[in-house]
Amino acid sequence: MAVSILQLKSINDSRGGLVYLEHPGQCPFEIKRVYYLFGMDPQVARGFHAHKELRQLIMAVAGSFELILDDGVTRHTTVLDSPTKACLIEPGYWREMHNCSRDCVILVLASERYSEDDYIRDYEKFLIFARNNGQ
Ligand code: T46
Repeated sequence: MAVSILQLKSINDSRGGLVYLEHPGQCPFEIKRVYYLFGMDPQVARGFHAHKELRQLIMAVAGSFELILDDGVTRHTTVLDSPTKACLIEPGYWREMHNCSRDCVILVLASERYSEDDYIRDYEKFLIFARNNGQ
């Protein structure tokens, strides 16, 4: 499985760092939605779904978390622990977010507006989708 990790350029000076994301540029798709997750309990994992069409760029702008990506054959764990490190998630990957630090803020840039129809929240249905879509 090819997991795409992007190292984001940070503009640093005596006031701190600044990372910008734009398309075209660091983000390979047009951004139609932005959301962020915060106040997570390290013991409670999130995600447990795949998307049929959605492309996402996901990062921890504060704190850290473990991102598990599953293509229906293999599972890969990535630690996102820097505001300059992002993961590109293409459609058809089951994802889970575990071990979020107390200060973790997960930022997601998304290629589409919210649609519950785009979610596969059942793992067995995901496996069928992955088999049929060549993941
Ligand atoms: C993802 C991971 C990384 C909306 O109404 N609009 C939205 O744009 C989003 C993202 C969610 N919602 C609703 C749907 C649920 O009723 O917010 C509720 C919580 O969403 P969910 O249980 O899907 O949250 P996570 O953390 O499991 O997953 C989220 C995103 O939904 C998903 O796209 O890839 O973050």
